[in-house]
Amino acid sequence: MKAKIGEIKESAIKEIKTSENLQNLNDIRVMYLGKKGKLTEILRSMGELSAEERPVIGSIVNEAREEIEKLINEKTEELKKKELDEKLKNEKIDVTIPGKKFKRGSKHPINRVIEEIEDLFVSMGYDVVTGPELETDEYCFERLNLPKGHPARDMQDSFYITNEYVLRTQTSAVQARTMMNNKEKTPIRIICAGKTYRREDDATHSHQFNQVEGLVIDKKENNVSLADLKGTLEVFVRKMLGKNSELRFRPSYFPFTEPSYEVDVTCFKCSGKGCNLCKSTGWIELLGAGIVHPNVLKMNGYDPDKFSGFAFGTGIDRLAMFKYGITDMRYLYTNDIRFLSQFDRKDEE
Ligand code: 2NM
Repeated sequence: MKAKIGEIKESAIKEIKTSENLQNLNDIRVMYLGKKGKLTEILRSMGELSAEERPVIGSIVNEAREEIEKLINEKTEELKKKELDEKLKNEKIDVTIPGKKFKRGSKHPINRVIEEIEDLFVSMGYDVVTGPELETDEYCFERLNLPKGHPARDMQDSFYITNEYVLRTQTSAVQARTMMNNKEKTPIRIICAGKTYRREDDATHSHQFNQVEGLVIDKKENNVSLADLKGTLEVFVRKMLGKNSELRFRPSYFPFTEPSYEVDVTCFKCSGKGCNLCKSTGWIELLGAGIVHPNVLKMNGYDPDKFSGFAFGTGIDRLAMFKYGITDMRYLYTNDIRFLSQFDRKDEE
């Protein structure tokens, strides 16, 4: 019987040593130590032995059992470690693989121009103001010296929503609001940019476009003059279109300014020599401007005997086209990503 136990032990040790996975090791445990296992069988058959032999064989079986158990436990640890190592090896993260590229959005060229203009005027002490795109007739026209029936209203075919409400045709409505809202009637220096709407239907006009307008009102004794207006606009166009730009004021008419001017800038393409862009004139019409009409001051609560100032305005869409060399206005409105992505972080580069 001793020999048999020895054999069982040897074969168990051999099998444990060559076992390659935990499942197999568990089968070995059952086969030798389980209820119907080989060693358990021996213990059961001990009834056949003599009283002297029984404790001797009993202790040999227990020794064998302990040793097999110990070996199985050691092997279990070894196999578990091996399994973990393999898992770690297979699931290793390769930090050198290039990451997935996120597609970043980009600022629209019109918003770039708006922000550049706002930054410039803020640096000169202006406040940036905004107002509603759905305006009242009162603020869009009446308070800007454009009473009902005024012929200048015909120049701007408007989108009326009701008799009272209209999509603003000009950002000047915001200037009127700023003057009215300023209860203390203190001097004003503002810049206002945003969307405006007119009923246009030809190929070179969009029914929605963008304007920027500036307004300066100061006490009369401070003598805000046309020279100040010209100096301000020079700073503006030189920043936007190049430092060699010159301005030319031509007399014109706007209902909210008197005198009024159309302001040309030297052609930035030919530097004034004459080319296809400026139609050989050397000049490009860019802005409207003038001295704020006394009626406008009066209608918005400013005493024209105590205050005076200037105002100017221009279209941002055209300015953006000049600045970035965009040849077709429709690119600005059709959301073509191939166009828009060309302005990707251009200023930061
Ligand atoms: C322009 C041209 C000339 C203008 C006038 C005013 C205000 F509020 F004083 F009446 N705001 N903007 C103005 C003057 C706008 O755009 C072509």
